[in-house]
Amino acid sequence: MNSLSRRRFLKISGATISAATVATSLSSVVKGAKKIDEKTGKPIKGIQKIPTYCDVCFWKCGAIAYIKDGELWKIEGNPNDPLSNGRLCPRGTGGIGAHYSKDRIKRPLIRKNERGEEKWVEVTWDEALEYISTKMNIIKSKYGPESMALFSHGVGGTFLKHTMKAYGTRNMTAPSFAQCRGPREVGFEMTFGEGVGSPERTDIENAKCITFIGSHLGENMHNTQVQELSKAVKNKASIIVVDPRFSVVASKAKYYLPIKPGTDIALLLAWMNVIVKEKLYDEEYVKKYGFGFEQFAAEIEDKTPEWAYTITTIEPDLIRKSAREMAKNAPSSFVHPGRHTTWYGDDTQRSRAIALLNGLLGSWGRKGGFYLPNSFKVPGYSKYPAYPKPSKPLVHNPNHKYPFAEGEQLSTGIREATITGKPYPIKGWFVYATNLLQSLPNRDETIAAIKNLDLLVVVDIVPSEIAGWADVVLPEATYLERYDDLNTAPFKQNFVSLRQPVIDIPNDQKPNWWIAKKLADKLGLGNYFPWNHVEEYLDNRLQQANLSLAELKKKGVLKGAKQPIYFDEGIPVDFFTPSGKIEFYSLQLQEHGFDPVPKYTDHGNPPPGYFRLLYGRAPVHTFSKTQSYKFLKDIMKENEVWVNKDVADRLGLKSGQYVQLKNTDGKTSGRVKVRPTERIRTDAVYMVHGFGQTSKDMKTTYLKGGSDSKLITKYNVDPIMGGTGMNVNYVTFDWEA
Ligand code: MGD
Ligand code: SF4
Repeated sequence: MNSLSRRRFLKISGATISAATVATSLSSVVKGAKKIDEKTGKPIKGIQKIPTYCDVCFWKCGAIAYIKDGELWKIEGNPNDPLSNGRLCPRGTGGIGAHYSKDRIKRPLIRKNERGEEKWVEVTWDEALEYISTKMNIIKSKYGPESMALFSHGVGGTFLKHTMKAYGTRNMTAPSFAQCRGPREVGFEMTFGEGVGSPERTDIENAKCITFIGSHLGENMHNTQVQELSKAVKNKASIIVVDPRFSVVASKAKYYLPIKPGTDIALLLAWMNVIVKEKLYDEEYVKKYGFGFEQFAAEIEDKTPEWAYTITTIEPDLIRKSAREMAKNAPSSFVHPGRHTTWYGDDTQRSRAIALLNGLLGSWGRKGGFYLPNSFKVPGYSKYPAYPKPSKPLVHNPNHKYPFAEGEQLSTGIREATITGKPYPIKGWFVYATNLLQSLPNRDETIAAIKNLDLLVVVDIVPSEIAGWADVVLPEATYLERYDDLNTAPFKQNFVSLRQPVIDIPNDQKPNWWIAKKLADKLGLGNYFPWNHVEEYLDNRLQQANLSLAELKKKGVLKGAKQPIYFDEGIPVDFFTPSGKIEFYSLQLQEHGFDPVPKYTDHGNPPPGYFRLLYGRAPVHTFSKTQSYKFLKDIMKENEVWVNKDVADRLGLKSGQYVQLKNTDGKTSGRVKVRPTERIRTDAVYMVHGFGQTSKDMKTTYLKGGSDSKLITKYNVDPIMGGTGMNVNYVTFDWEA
C-alpha cells in the first residue's frame, strides 16, 4: 500500500476508501471462500451487495459487504444505518481480514498434551461436542450445574448463554464490566439513576464544549462518536482534554491539561469548586432536580485550584479558565464519561465526580449533553421453555462484598471463585470470543484458575492465547459468515439491524447458534431449541414486531419513527435514584460506608527509575482481536512504547530501538520499539493494548510488539463495585531485549 492509499484508508469514509487498493492486495495474498451459485455450482458472477452489521468492535455499525465474482471484495458503511451513516472506521473496513486471516482454525481441536502446550488433534464436531457434553454432565452430577461458568463477550454469545441457562447455570460474565465500563455505569447510576450505556448517550454533534478526561476518541475509534466529533470541531465547539499524553483529540483542544496520572479526582473537585463558588452552575436545574446540593457544596468548599495544583501539577489559572469555558457553554457542554474506566480502583468515585460535574452543567437530558435514547421494541423468541432455577447463588460477588456490583457479573470474581473453590467450586469454563489472558489483569491468577478446571472450552476464530490453554477449541465462522442476534441498541434514533452471512464458511467452522444448538442436543436439552435454523428464530422475533426477516435481509436496517430525546422535547424528567433526583450527596453510598461526595485519594509515585504504565487503543485495532487481519496488520503490525524525549535522551534510548519493559514484580513485556516523544509526561510510558501475543500458532502475531497485559500484575479493586484498576503498575527499561 503506498502512503497515499494508506492515508485514505485511515480516513473514516467508506466512500473514499480505495476499492482498487483493497482488491489488488487481497487477490494476490490470501484466498477465502467463494460464494457459489447453488444452481450452477460455480462462483456467482458480478457484484453482489449484502447488508450486515460489523463485529470488529462492539459498536455494531451497519455495513454493506461487496462480493465480486463470488469473492469477498470490500465492506463499506450502510448509508441507512444510524450508527455508521454510510461510513465504517478503519477497523470496520479492514474487517474482511477476519475472513481471510491465515491463522484461522479450520476444524475442532482436542488437547493432546498438557494445558498450555498448544498441541492438538483435529476431531469432528460430533467428537468435540460429545467430549464437552460428557465432561459437562460429570461436572453437573459431581458439583451441580452452577459449577460451569460462561465467559462471553459480544452479541455472538447470545445462544450459548441460552444453552448454559438451560443446563442450569447463571454464572456468566464478560471483561467489559469489571475491566472496562463498569465503574462508569455505577457512578452515573448513583448520580442520575441510569448508566451511560453503549453506544454512549453523548450528544457530541450538538455540543458547544466537550471535555475529555483520558478518553482518547479518535484513537479509541467508536465510529458514530468520531463522526460527531468532527462535526462538533467543524462547528467550533471548544474541546478540553485532560491526559498525561498529548492524544490525537488533544490536538483539537482549546485547553490541554497534561495531568499527573491518577489525580483526576482532585482536578474534578477543583473544577466543581470554581463552578460553585463563581455561581456558574445551572442554578434552576440544580434546584429543581438536585438532591443534597448544600452538603455537596460544603464538601468541596476547600478544594480550590491552588489545592489541586499541588496534586495534579495543573496551573490554577488553567483550571479556572477551563472550568469557566465549560460553564459558559452549558447546558450544551458535557464531560465525556469515557469507556475504559478501570484505572486506579477508585474509579466509581471518579466517574461519579464526572457525573456530578455534568449535573452542575445541567447537561443530563439536554441538547448537546446527554440525550435519552430510544430502542426498537422487538420481543424475544416466543416459544422457549422456562429455564431450570439454579439452586446456588452467583459466585462472582459472595456476600455482596462489592455492594454495587449487581448489574453485571465480575469476571475477576468468577476467576477468584475458581481459584479458591469458594463459595463453591467452579469446575468448567466455556469461553466465547474473549481472550482472557489479555483481558484479565494478572495472568498468573488466570492460569492458576485454569489449573483448577475439569473442562475448558474456547470458541474462537484463531488459536488465541486463551485457546492455547483449552481442552477443546471450537472454530467459529466469522461475523461475515454467520447470522447473529438482532441489534436493537438504544440510540438517538430507534432501529433494528441484522447480521447475516455475506460469504460462505471456508472450512469446517460453525456459527455460534449452531454450536449452541448442537451442544444442547448432546446435553439432552434439545427442547430449548424449538427452531431448526436461526432464520426461524429471527423471523419469529421480527414477526412479533410486525417486521419480516425477508425485508431486513434486503435492507440490513429498519428505522422507527423519530422520538424525543431531550427533556426540552417533552420527555418526562425521571431520575431513578433513591431520592428521585440527581444525587449530589449520596446517602446510599454513605450507608455502605463510602464517601457520599467523591474524595481524592493519593495513588503514589513511580519508584526511582520506574514509570507508570499507561495503555490505550489504536484506530486500526480492537484489543487483541485484529492483529492478524490483513490490511490492519499491514498498517500496524506492532506497538511502540511512548517515552518522553528528555527521558529517552537521558537513558540513551533511540527511536525504533527494541527494548523490553520490566515491572516491579520482574514481569516483562516482550520486545517493543521505543518511540521518544514530547507528547507524554516524564513520569509515564504508554503503549497500545493487545500486542505481544504469545500463542505460537498465531504465525502473524507471535511476539509482535510488547504486551501491556503481561505487565499488569497489580490491580486495585474498586470497593464499591469490584472493578479492577489496572493503571497501578510501574515499569522500567530492560536493556537485554
Ligand atoms: P480481545 O482481547 O480482543 O477482547 O477483552 P476481550 O473481549 O478479551 O479478545 C477477543 C477474542 O475473541 C480474541 O481471541 C479473538 O480472536 C476472538 N474472536 C474474534 N472474533 C471472533 C468471532 O467471531 N467468534 C469468536 N468465537 N471469537 C472471536 C476486551 C476487554 O479487555 C475490554 S472490553 C476492555 S475495555 C479492557 N481493556 C484492556 C486493556 O486496554 N488493557 C489490558 N491490559 N486489559 C484490558 N482488559 C479489558
Ligand atoms: Fe466496526 Fe468501527 Fe463500527 Fe466498531 S466502530 S462496529 S469496528 S465500523
